[in-house]
Amino acid sequence: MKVSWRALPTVLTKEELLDKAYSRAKKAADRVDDSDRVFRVRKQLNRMIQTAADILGTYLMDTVNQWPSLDQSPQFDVSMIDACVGCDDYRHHLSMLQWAANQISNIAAQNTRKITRTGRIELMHEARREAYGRISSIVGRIGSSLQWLGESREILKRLPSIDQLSPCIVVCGAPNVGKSAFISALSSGKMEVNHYPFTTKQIHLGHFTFRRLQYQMVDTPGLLDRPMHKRNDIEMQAISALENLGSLVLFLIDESENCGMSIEEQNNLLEEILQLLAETTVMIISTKADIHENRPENWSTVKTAETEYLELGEEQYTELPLLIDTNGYITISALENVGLEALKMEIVRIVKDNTPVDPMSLPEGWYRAE
Ligand SMILES: Nc1nc2c(ncn2[C@@H]2O[C@H](COP(=O)(O)OP(=O)(O)OP(=O)(O)O)[C@@H](O)[C@H]2O)c(=O)[nH]1
Ligand SMILES: [Mg+2]
Repeated sequence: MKVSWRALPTVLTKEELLDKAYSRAKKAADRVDDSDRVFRVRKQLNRMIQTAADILGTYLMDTVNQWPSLDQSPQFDVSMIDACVGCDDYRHHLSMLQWAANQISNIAAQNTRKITRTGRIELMHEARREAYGRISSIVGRIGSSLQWLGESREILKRLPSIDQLSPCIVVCGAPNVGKSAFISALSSGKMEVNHYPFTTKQIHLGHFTFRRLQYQMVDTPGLLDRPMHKRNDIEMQAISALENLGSLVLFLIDESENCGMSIEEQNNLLEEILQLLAETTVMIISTKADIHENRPENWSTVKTAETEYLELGEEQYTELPLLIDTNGYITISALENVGLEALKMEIVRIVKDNTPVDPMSLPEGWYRAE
């Protein structure tokens, strides 16, 4: 299930919306024919009002229905929407559209009734003008809501589309430790690149498949890479969105210090993340094994095993040796492709252990013991 606001159509401005409604209404009125003048004018003016009201009402309600309801959205999406545009505003502006649709429908009903009940042509025209005036003023009052939705759509469509049904692994660590390189090396296809709406940072989203199950990996540049006290509210909300996302968090540490941050600083960051994501399993992975001062002792064993594994196929294996560095950390080299297959297997194992039984998947009448 992809997040559907990525596919939302552009939102019209109030001027565009009125233009569209009134020009269609005029065309519809032009098609009306009746030899009796009073009947013809009555039909034409009613058709104008009804067509304009229908077009506006349909457009407004389609927009309300196309925009995902926050009550039914996954928690991650709700947190991201809150961080990026604000959930209260989101609800308010959609409800304004709904309000306008109701008002317009009432105005159309009142004024077509007036037209139907009179035999005087000038009163009919007056009722039509009144209807248009009131409809225009209602649309005018939702102008700022239409604009807000138009701008929010631009922001929201840049967020990553995370599949709620597949496990998601959050990859974090200091800048330059090799997060993107790691996701890219582990991904079977191309990485998807998105943006956080509130910074210039790119989010990378990668996938791999293991025994037909899909796993997603997302990195968090700019979010979990510096001390928490230096952050603003929006970033904190985005971070809390991550809590709802990850089946597992990988904390990447660059022991070569090539990233520009000392091991001590990286460890402080790790401490903060462990506190922040207290409910989530955090796994520490040391990167760039190929440039460590001492190569991991089992480097060639792992390399041989992984090569064999890739040739023979994953069905033959239930285990691969993890690459372990001289400090005892699980390590990998994204550059030379060593340790990745073994780590993939380990990730799958941990995610499986962590996955709670979904109560929805149990047969009716069954309950999961807490
Ligand atoms: N030698 C070596 N270099 C690596 C490895 N992985 C990444 N690098 C290098 O480390 C640098 C940073 O890698 P990125 O993957 O961009 O790091 P990042 O954590 O995504 O960085 P930000 O997105 O800026 O936080 C690049 O110059 C990579 O080429 C590796 O396994 N070995
Ligand atoms: Mg990166």
